[in-house]
Amino acid sequence: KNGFLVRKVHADIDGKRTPRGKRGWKSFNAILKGLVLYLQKGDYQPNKQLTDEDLKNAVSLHHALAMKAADYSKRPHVFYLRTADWRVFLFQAPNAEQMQSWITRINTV
Ligand code: I3P
Repeated sequence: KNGFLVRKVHADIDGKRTPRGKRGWKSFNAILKGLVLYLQKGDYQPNKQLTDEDLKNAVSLHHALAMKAADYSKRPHVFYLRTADWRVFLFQAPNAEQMQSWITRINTV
C-alpha cells in the first residue's frame, strides 16, 4: 500500500515527548512494504531509491499499533501510530477511507 500522509512526531523512543521545533506536520509519500512503513519526501515515483533521510524516517511496524486519534480535533482523518519502542506519531490521511485503510493495514502486517 502507498499514499499521501502528513506526519507529526509526538513522542520519541520510550514515549519521551518530542521537543518543540520537531513537532511540526510534514508531508510524505508513505509506502508500506513488509513490516516497514517508508516515508519519502517529494513526488511519488514507483521504486524510487531510498535516501539516507528516507531510511531515518522509516518506521518498523513490528508490534506497532495504529488507532484513530479520537482525542485530536485540530485536523480531520488523523490516526496515532505507537511503535514497539514507544514512539508516537500522528498521521493525517487525505480522507476517512484512507485513514481506515492505513489503520487496518498497519494492524494486520
Ligand atoms: C509545533 C507545530 C505543530 C503543533 C505543535 C508545535 O511547533 O506548530 O503544528 O502541533 O504543538 O509544537 P514546531 O514545528 O516548532 O515543532 P499541532 O498542529 O497539533 O497544534 P504541540 O507542541 O502542542 O504539539
